Amino acid sequence: MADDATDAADAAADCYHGHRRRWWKEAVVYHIWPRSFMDADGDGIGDIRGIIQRLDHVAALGVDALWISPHYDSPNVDNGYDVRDYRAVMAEFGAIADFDALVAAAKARGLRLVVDLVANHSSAEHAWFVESRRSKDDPYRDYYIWHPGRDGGPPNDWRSFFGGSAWSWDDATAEYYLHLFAPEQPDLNWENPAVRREIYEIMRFWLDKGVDGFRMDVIPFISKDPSFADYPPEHRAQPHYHHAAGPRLHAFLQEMHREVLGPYGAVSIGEALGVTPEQARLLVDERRGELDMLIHFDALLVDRGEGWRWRPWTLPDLKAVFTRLEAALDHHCWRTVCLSNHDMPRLVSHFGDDAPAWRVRSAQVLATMLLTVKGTPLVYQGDEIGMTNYPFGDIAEFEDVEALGAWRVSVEAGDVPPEEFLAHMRRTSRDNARTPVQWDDGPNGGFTTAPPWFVVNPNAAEVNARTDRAAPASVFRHYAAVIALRKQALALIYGDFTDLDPAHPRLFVYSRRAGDDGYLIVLNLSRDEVDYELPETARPGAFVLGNLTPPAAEGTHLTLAPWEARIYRLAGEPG
Ligand code: ISL
Repeated sequence: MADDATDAADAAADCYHGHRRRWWKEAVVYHIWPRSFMDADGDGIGDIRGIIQRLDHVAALGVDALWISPHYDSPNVDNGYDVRDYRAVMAEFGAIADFDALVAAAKARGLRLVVDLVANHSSAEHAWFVESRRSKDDPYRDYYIWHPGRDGGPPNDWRSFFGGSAWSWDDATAEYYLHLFAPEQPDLNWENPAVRREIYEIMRFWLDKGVDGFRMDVIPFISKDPSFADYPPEHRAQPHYHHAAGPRLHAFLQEMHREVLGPYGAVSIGEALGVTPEQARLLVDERRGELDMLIHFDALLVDRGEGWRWRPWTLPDLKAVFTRLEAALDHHCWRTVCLSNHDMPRLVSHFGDDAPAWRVRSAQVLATMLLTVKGTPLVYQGDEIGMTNYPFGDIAEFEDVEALGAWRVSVEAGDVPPEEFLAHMRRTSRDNARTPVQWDDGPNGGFTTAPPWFVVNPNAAEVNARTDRAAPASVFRHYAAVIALRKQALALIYGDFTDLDPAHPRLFVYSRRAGDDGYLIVLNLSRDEVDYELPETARPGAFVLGNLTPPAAEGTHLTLAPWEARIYRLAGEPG
């Protein structure tokens, strides 16, 4: 992408390989889901003091920033993604003084802090909605989206992501209100300038407390299709593409940037459900003043078909995601790399191999990938110690509103047999990522001294932070090593990404090249030993880092052990 002209321009501006250098492009972000991170006050629920207690673990990884999932007052229908008071801390997590202490503790360790902004919807218990539903001429009526029904039913065929219609009937005023998620999460009406002003004020409140920016929950959904017609045929099976394509999205984000993000220099990470890589460009091109980067779903949903049902995936499918992003986003754009979060299965269970023999090695391979394909990596709590999915056996063990809603509309409706549903959920459920972090081999994995709010994975005695960090083969230390390498390797951050063998079914072989500088990454994502002749275009230079010690002097013919990861310097010019 960069040529001689951009090289000259690089030197003049604060640029590298055509990219403007920014702290958040060079950062690794650690994502905390507070409820399950660490319980400091012994009530079985994670809290802010718990985060502070474990900050040294996070800092030891070498990450640069924290993103914490919602810490706001909430009735917890959707574990904090239903906000009742945007300026208060959830009582179970602590008080505002604890939050201030977290800001200070993070800063003391050189960590930036990004908080979640849930602005597409609030809780139904938010004072605005309590007012809004009172009467049709209440001053807060237009804070939400109300419509009369159609033919004795809801206004259109929009579906809630958590099952059933996206509209709920409200007796008090005999109209429907819109909720793309649970009925307890009414969608805010961004067409109303007063709503936008309220959100900007809330953002300023937290920025004034010292936070560095926001991860923005389902932000592409804030502009609704003004026709409120049924889904067009092309979006019926994948409604998120419809909800992310509202006509005023860019105008709203540009206003938010002008009003808040720009003046504060705050970083913005948009959750981009329903945004294709090609559409993403318009949201993150830095010349447009909208968002800094997005959390793309193409990799996360590579194994999901219609209705997000699980379907088999292949390594070429996954690799193709990164090539498509590279093609869609030029050097005016940036992106994150997200392979797991609180809504997804565990990283090693999803894309790796969580059988005891391969868990550590495959987690290391995935860490290498997460940290060396292009973009700001988001590391989800527990993945840095190789935590796995939970062996759910029964619907009663699930806690998540999404899982329970799906059970209602599929199993209870008689459409899906319970065993089939459970098999699907064991692979895909968000609850897999929400079991408490396993800190040691003591009771409750060291997460709490009280009965924990949610099940602890029965493998906590073997899989935990203390054991992992002390083991000769450690997932944590591998993360730390690759993160340390990134810090002195700008080519690994800004270099072009090229997949050197997109069709290979077991290996992911790619380069990160910035002019003469660059790296060659070779990952074996299988249990097989693989013999491989490197392509002419990538000659390996010095071996830099791996999860095993490769044989000496292999040249260009490599023998990769099962689940082996290697990073080399690139030698010389491309052939
Ligand atoms: O992608 C998903 C996995 O099945 C969805 O569950 C998820 O709802 C979607 O990605 C949007 O996620 C965000 O908004 C939701 C909240 O439940 C999620 O936790 C949040 O990350 C509604 O606020």
